[in-house]
Amino acid sequence: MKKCAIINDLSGFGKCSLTVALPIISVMGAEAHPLPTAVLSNQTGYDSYKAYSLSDEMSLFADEWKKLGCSFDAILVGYFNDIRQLYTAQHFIKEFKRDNTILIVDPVMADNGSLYDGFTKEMCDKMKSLCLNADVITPNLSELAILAEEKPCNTVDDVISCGNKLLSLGVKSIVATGLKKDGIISNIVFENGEVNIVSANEVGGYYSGTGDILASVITGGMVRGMTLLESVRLATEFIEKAVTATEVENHNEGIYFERYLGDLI
Ligand code: PXL
Repeated sequence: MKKCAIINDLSGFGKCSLTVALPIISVMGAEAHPLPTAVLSNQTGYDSYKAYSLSDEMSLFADEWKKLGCSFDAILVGYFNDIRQLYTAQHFIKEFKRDNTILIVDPVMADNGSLYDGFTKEMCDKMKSLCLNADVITPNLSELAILAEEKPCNTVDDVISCGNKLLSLGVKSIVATGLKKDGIISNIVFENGEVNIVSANEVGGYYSGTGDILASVITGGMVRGMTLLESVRLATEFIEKAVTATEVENHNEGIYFERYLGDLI
């Protein structure tokens, strides 16, 4: 079976990160191997949470994986809450990425123009260096602007100009997520010199974990041989269905993605 390493946090509530990546990648037919960056009571969007960094443990785990002789068809990188974890992820990629390993970096740093709680400028700079080596990055528009060191992106033209800047720095392909206009939400895909827009109806505003779900479906799709664009179409439809079915008062709880996992088999 194809094997994916997933470097991300484990949050007990607020469906995101490993709690969405593991079921999605598994149901899509690949082995999902978690390397947790941190364990949280719940994701950081809630008013209160407790977080425990696994900065020391991560590299010990990776050393054990090396002893097991494991190798990966894909590596998916997401949330960090400490700069040391970013260095460990960089080292992990150096150790485990082979020529045919797909590296997907979801540069989880910010949303709606604000950095996530605990995220520093130094961490953003390090995240940018991971992105420059990635095959695919999946920033939302706030993260895209941080990576490109530009003003916030509000239009397709803004997104294209930031995207092109990152491509010129060495990023191979980009899925810029969450451009909202007139009730439509669009993901803009930069690949092989082309720009394609994949859209869905915008239903209900912000929800926890939609970016993590998108990156997970893309990872599952690409390891099973789908193109990036096909994977983004599948992910966008999946999220639209799940958000439409979701009935939660607090959007920090995330979406009812479990209901549609069968569609990804
Ligand atoms: O969904 C992104 C994310 C992942 N992990 C944690 C978070 C967030 C966003 O707030 O807090 C712990």
